[in-house]
Amino acid sequence: MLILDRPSDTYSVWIDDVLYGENPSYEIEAFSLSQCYNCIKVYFDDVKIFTVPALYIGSVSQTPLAPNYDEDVVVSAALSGDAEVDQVLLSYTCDLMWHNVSMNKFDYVFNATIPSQPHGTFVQYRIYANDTNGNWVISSTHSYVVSDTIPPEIVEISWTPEEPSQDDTVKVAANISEPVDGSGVDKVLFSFKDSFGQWWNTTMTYDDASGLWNVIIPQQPHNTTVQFYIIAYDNVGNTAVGEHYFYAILPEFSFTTILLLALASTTLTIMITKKARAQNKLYP
Ligand SMILES: [Ca+2]
Repeated sequence: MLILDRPSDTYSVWIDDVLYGENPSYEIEAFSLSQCYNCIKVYFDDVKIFTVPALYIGSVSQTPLAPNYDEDVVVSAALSGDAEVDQVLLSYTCDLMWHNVSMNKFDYVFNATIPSQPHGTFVQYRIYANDTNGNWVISSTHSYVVSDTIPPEIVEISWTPEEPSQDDTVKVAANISEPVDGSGVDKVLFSFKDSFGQWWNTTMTYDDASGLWNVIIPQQPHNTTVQFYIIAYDNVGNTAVGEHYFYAILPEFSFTTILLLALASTTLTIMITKKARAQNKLYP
């Protein structure tokens, strides 16, 4: 026990209720506190006196603190002590295997990198260091879980037929992408506005064969403009909201049909005219 008498600025050291000295001249190299004080004038602490090792790992940190599946993690360790450092190793595991990597010194800090890992991976690591006398010290074990903070990517949206008539249902297909190390696509919501201006929500269905998410929009009357958009979710709730798309329901006679009819009509007129001229030649 270390008792500090603040008014007289003296302290005394008691071990097992035996006074070992007052204002001792020897240096306390390190101690840990377990209590504060019990009165105004006299402060005391339970102390554990120990010798500072010749080499010890002062602090361990990592960057970033919450790594994503696409981020490497740099682990840094600050070493202290009088001994000369021989080597420092970062030992990490993502499964059952422990991997050892030599740490590189930069100023007084040693650094090494844990490569990026898939979403959800539980990574543990610790630092091993030894001095030139072969004395090893080991840090406590640190850990993190790899996260996914990136929304899915809406790669492409298409629909068929591209110019539907009122007799057509329309199939919308969405290509949604998540990296192989990401959490994966959970669901895709589909919203569309019908001929009455009413918005409808449904979910798209994943098709293994094509790798696309599909939905069918029911027939809509002609002169309607259908509007739709999608929201893609990954398995940890990141969302990607797509842009709005529009298509118009063509009238019963499409532009192509009208063009064909016009061509046919023109051809018929020419034929009649030619026939009339031919008749005029025969019977002038
Ligand atoms: Ca994601």
